[in-house]
Amino acid sequence: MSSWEKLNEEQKEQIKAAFDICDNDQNGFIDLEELKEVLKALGESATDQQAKELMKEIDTDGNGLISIEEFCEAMADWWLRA
Ligand SMILES: [Ca+2]
Ligand SMILES: [Ca+2]
Repeated sequence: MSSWEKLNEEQKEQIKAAFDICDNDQNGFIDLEELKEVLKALGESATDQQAKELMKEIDTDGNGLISIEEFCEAMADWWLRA
């Protein structure tokens, strides 16, 4: 069972809503620039290097973009770890 499947419906909805906010141009993927914007909005002054490392961690298929599936799984992992 994946981390995502362990979340309740409300948690899933919150994560999906967060993805929509992060996906600034609404193309269905979060790219590196959008990720950096999100970190800035959260008050995290991440360097390019830190943003890239975070991207690498979330982007499990390595195509340089975060899909909703990758985002959901990463967020679910963090949620359950916290
Ligand atoms: Ca996008
Ligand atoms: Ca990807």
